[in-house]
Order: sequence, then structure tokens, then C-alpha cells
Amino acid sequence: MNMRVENKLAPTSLNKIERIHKPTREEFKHATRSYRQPIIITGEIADWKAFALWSMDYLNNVIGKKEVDVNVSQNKIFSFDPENEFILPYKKIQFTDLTKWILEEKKVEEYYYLQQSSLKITFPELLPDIEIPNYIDKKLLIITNLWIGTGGNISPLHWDLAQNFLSQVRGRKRILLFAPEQTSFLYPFSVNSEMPHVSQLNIDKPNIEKFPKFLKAKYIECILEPGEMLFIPTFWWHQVYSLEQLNIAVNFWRKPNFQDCFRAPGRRFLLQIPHKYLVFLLNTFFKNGSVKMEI
Ligand SMILES: O=C(O)CCC(=O)C(=O)O
Repeated sequence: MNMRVENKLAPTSLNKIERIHKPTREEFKHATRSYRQPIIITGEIADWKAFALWSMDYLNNVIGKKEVDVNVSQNKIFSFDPENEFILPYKKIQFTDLTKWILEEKKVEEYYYLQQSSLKITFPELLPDIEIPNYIDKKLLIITNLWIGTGGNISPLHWDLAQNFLSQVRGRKRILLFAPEQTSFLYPFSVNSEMPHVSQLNIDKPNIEKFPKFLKAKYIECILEPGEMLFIPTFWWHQVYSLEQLNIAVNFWRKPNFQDCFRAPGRRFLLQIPHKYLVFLLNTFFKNGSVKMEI
């Protein structure tokens, strides 16, 4: 990423993502300032069966015949095209075709990424291979998803309302994180658009004439190794680069803490569409509604 040197440090005291080995829930809460700061947890995933078992052969045996939805991109940026305000299409392919494509990857017209695919709904056979982290009360767990892709895939800059435990099983990911307070430098799409949680910027080739405040944005960076779990708190912006040819991750979404819904991105909704946002929050917290920003 071609950002200037002065952008290297986050604005808070946090300028590095700490690693913490198998924390207890209390230690986790303390280290993340009550689920508000990112951290990398080591040692948890090594205990999962998935960590020992999930090779391409194993996955092909267990789920190979399934049809899966893969997102399709022409330029490896998934699954939004920020520059054209466009949500990319997906297509159904057999799982073995996806794995074959990943292993044989060559220069092609289109690229695939299995993103955010519910384990419970689509791959229940794999559920016994993973363990819900101790930091998520079962009643606060929203969804557990599988991600399978290949090096070069990019998930562009966005935030999620849910707290996210991104758990790397195979391959590594490079991740850039911007605190919620950086929102005014990151040019999210309009609160009324279909992707209000996505930045309009391509941060690898930022159009500074159009988005001049981006030069003030500060970020922190980490490499997530296989066996590590990155905790991404509510409203922390993240851009994710897959590094290895085979890249497999699981992410757990946990309900946000109520007070965190009013950090900078949430305040935009509150100021601009207060009624809709409050109804959305009521549904999220009291009626078990979705935490996706479909407001
Ligand atoms: O791993 C990726 O490519 C993106 C992950 C992500 O954006 C998420 O878990 O919210």
C-alpha cells in the first residue's frame, strides 16, 4: 500500500496489534478494553480438529459434491467494487471445481472467492472441526462463516457492526485496520446506499484529488498467521489481503456491545437517518434481527 510514512501510526496509544496466548475471558476483556481494541489470539486454533484436518483432499472428500456460491471478480477485489459502487455477482460452482481452480490458479478472466458462507447452513459437516471461542457467549454468537480463497484476493476497506473473530486455518492474511474515529478520512458510501459500510477509496491507489482527507488517515497493520485469530471490534475498518495460494479462514460474528453502536460510523446513521437506525438497533438487540447494515 502506497501510503505516506506519516500515516504509519494509529492515533491512539494503540500502534501495534498485541498477541496474547489463550487468554481467559477476563484476560481477553481486559486486553481489548472490553471488546473495543483489536488483538491477536494465539494457541486457540491449534486445538481445533480443523487445524490438523483441513487439507484440500479432506475438504473435497467431505463437501466436494456440494454446490457453493462463490463471489466473482475481474480484478481480485471482492465483493464490492468501491470505485463503481457495485456489489459483485456470485455464481454457483461445485466445491471441487473451486479447489481445483485454486490449486491450478493461472491467469484467468475471472477470480473466485468463497466468502462469508455460513457453516451451519452450508457446511454443517465441518462444524465438529471447529470450536467457538470462549470469548463468545453462545447467545451472543450471530453466525460462523467459512472463507476459502487464494493469494492476491482483497476484501476492500469496510467495517462490520458485529464483533469479528477472524480465525486463520491455512495461509496468511495481511490486514490493515483503521479505528472507528478515522471514519471522516475514509469516505464511506452514503448511509442510504446499499454499501454504507464500505469506503469509496481504493486505498492501494487512492485518488487524492477526490478524497484529500485520506492523507490524514492512520492505520495499523498485521500479518495473521495460520493458527491465529484476529479480534476486530465493532466499526473498526479493515482491508484484508490473502497471501498464500490456499487460504482458509473461519470467522465468528458476535453481537456488538450496545454502547459501541454509537462510535463514529454509528453516529453518521444516528445523525442522518435516526429513526431507521434506532429501529435497526432495537431489532438487533431485542428481536434478534440481523447485524448487517441493511437499513
Ligand atoms: O478475510 C477476508 O478476506 C475478509 C474478512 C472480513 O472482512 C471479515 O471477516 O469481516
